[in-house]
This record gives sequence, C-alpha cells and structure tokens, in this order.
Amino acid sequence: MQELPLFSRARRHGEKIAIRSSTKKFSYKELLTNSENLAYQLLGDKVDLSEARIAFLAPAGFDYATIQWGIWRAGGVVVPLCLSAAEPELEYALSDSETSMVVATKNQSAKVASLCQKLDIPLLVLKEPDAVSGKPLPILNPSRRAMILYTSGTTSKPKGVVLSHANIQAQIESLVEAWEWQTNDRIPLFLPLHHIHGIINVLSCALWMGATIEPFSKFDSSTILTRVKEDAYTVFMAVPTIYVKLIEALEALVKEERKAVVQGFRNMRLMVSGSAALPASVHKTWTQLTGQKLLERYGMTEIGMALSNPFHGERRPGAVGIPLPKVEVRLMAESGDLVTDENEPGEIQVRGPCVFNQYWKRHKITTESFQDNWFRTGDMAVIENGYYRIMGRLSVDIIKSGGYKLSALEIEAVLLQHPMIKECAVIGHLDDTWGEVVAAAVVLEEGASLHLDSLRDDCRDKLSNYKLPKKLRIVESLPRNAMGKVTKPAIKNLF
Ligand code: MCA
Ligand code: AMP
Repeated sequence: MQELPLFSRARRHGEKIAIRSSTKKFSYKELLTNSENLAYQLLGDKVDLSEARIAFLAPAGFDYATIQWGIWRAGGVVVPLCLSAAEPELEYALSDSETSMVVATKNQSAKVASLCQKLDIPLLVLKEPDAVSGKPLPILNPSRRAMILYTSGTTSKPKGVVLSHANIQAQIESLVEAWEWQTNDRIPLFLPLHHIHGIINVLSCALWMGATIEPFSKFDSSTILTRVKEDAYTVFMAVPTIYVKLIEALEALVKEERKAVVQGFRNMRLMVSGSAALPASVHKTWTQLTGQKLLERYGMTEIGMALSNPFHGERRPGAVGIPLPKVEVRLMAESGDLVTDENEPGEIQVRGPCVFNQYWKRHKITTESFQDNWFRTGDMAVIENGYYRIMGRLSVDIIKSGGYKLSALEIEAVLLQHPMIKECAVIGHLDDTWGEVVAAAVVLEEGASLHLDSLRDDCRDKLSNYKLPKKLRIVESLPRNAMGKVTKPAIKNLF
C-alpha cells in the first residue's frame, strides 16, 4: 500500500501555489509540511488515529486545508463544522460523531471553547508548526473512513454521512475527467466547507490537479466581481442563489465597469451551477449578460456528483445532463418497475464507487436508503431527449434554501420549544433568490402574540442563520387530513 494519491500528487506539485489569499501565498510543499506537523501533533505517542473522529472549525483557507490533511495523514476521520452553526447544532455534531478532539484556528476557537469544556473534549488551537518528527505516518487503506458530513433530511436530527478515502477519490476523479480540470486552473472558494460542494468540487478537485484556490471567508458579490474583472479565475462554481446575486450586482454596474467584469467571466473556461435547481430563466439571463453557458450538475452529500451537463456539447437550461464517469444512474417508478422510457418519471437511484456506504451509527436508516445496492436519492426525475431533468423531491419535509438542505422537521422541533407556540408546520416557500425560503405556520398558546423578528431572535441561539424562518403565518388551527396528519400542501397555500 502507498500514500494516498492526494498527497503523493501534491509532492509533485511542490512549489506551485495551492492557496493564495489577498495577502499570502502557500505552496503545495508548505501544505504538505504543515499538515505533516499537525499529524504528528495529533498523534502524540500513537502511530495511527485509527479513524478517531476529529472535528474542526476553520474558515476557507490554508489553515482549513492544513487541518483536513493533517487529520487524514494521522489516520483520523474529519468532521468539518459549520462556521455559522448555533451551539446546540455544534454540540449535536460533536456528540453524535463521538468526536475525540476538536481543532480550531485561533480566531474560531472561542466559538467552541466552552462547549469542548462542557463535553470534556480536548481543543487544539492551530499554531505555527514545530519541526517535523520524522517518524513514518500511517499508510491508509483507501477503504478506511475519511469524513463525516452532517446532512438534514427526513429525520428531525441531521444524519452523519460517512465517506471513505476511496469515495472521495472516486468523486474527485469523476469531476476532474468530466470537466477537464487543468493544472493551471484558478478558482475562487466562497462556499461553506462543511458540505460536498465546497469540499470536493472546489477544494479537493483543485488540490488534486495542482491548481490554485483563492479562498474567501464568505461570499461577497462586489469582492468577487472585482477579482473577476482582474481575470483572476479560469473556473467558477456556485449555487443558483449566488448567480442570482451576481446578476443583480452586474446589472447595477455602470456600462464600462460592467463590460470589464463581463470580459473576466467570458474568459473563464468553465462556470458550474449546482446544489439546487437553476431556473432556466437565470441560465438564460447569465448567458445573455456574460456569454457563458452555465454547466448545471446534480449531486448529493451521500453520492457526490451524479449527473452533469457535458463540458463539450449542449448545456441545456433546466436539465442536469447525463451520468458522470464512474456513476451509474437509474430511475425507479412509483410502481416499483424500472423506468425504461423517456418522459416517464421515477426516483433517481445511484450506484458506483462515489456512493457512501453508511450513515454514522444508523444502520436501519442506511439499509432502508438502498435498494439492491442502489442508493435511493429521494429526488424525482425524467429523461427528456437524452438528458435528465429533476422534477422535485419525494419528501415535502426537505427544503433547499440558498443551496443548503434543511429539514422542516428539525426546524419544527425547535419552534415547538418556543413558549408562545402550541403547534407548528414548516414548509419551503418558493423564492426567486433563495430557491425556497423557510416558512412557518404556527398556532399560538392562548393569549400569546408573536412577530417574525422576535421569533427569529428567540431561535437564533438554536439554529443557524439560514434555517431561521423567513416567513410566518399565525393560524387558528393547522389543516389536517382525516388521519389527523398535517397536510403540508394546504400549509403551502397559506403563504
Ligand atoms: C441568508 N439569508 C437568507 C438565507 N440565508 N434569506 C432567506 N433564505 C436563506 N436561506 C439572508 C439573511 O437573513 C440576511 O438577511 C442576508 O440574507 C445575508 O445573510 P448571509 O448569511 O450573510 O447570507 P449570504 O452570505 O449572502 O449567503 C448566501 C449564500 C449562502 C452565499 C448563497 O447561502 C451559501 O453559501 N450557500 C451555499 C450553500 C452550499 O454550498 N450548499 C451546498 C450543499 P438580513 O441582512 O435581512 O438579516 S452540498 C449539496 O447541496 C450537494 C452535494 C450539491 O449538489 O452540491
Ligand atoms: P445535500 O444533501 O445538501 O447534498 O443536497 C442534495 C440535494 O440537492 C439533492 O438531493 C437535490 O434535491 C438537490 N440538488 C442538487 N443539485 C441539484 C440540481 N442541479 N437541481 C435540483 N436539485 C439539486
């Protein structure tokens, strides 16, 4: 067995710049040295962390990559934490994953210090590297567990998706091949790094290829437009909400300035959209404005990317293309029969080396999520003229907002803890910018009153910003069916 290819390839990239911020540049060599140092620090007297879960909190940048690689090189499983998570969400991730240590950058450490104390988990604050120890690091079998990502779904608490090193490698290789990643690519990274989109599609693919990443602590359209105007990037990956925000920002520019920025977009060799449906209107407006045809693709935390419009060939608005290399896709009709004809809807099921094989500590849910070794995505699609088109999700309780997957049940569970709220139902309400926004219908306790702003403030310490309700309806009673179950389509009609 040999070192994982991600690291042996980095050795070949050597002095090339892996990560550049506005003030600093870091080479592949520095990333290898610093992550090796961290690995020794994490190992102490041990020879292998043997899949111990190490959670970490770091903004996009060299430190993030150092920590991720350091944990991997020591044989640990990374649990990247959400920077904007509320404390109960962090506590849940640490407890559920049975994290044995948290690593944080100096600026992020205050966010987790008291929680680590409460849970009796050691906190390691990243510092300047010591000299390398020289003892060999563990050689990892690719089938070993590498990463746990928390994903919301049809359960009230998020589930930990376990990905192996082999899964990660297959996901990277599939995208590198399909989108023809190049060693001289330059890409901005402003997506959150506790999800696949930022972690695999941007960070890991770029580092695999020896490309250069420009990290940002958060997305800001004017900063990005300035860098685009300077021709800083060759590849760009974002969620639909970001393209909507960029269209607004571009349209607000004066003509000459817009022309210069548009030229920067025009010069890129690839612009990708995913994580949520890209409205055909946004696709077309983007092409009219910049001349770029966005490449839309479809993926999921459990499987990486599965379907993509082609790099060469027709990029069809409203469609997600065909299966990526190494990925098998089939559609299963509600009747239980395999869909064999075009224009017939079915659930997307996926098989291949990119697909995870377990939800952390949730054996029953894992088993139920597969049908004959095919992962059941819960998304419906049809094939039209050779391309898949996503029709929606099987569950109304899954909301996609700004590219984040949210569980209506998780939000309802928090709202029900509110002293003014007797009953509630949460749905995703269609929105031009966010895809969907969180909307809550509530029945109040006798004599109580509630406003959206105060509800958001009251829930802020329990939910991340993007999960807070954006719409509120106060109702006398929730619409229910004959079985007493809340009818969510009727809730949707309330907004
Ligand atoms: C923030 N705001 C919202 C939402 N989020 N309003 C409605 N719905 C939301 N979801 C509001 C805030 O309340 C605030 O309003 C204002 O927008 C700015 O908030 P901020 O948090 O600063 O937002 P932002 O930084 O502008 O965030 C927008 C964003 C972000 C950049 C689009 O949501 C984002 O990074 N999304 C990407 C998520 C992602 O990477 N998903 C991939 C998952 P006010 O000022 O009034 O308070 S992986 C996946 O899905 C699979 C594998 C796949 O296929 O990729
Ligand atoms: P996540 O669990 O955060 O990985 O989100 C995965 C979900 O995002 C999928 O199950 C889809 O519902 C949705 N999704 C991702 N890409 C697309 C797309 N291009 N069009 C529509 N939905 C998408």
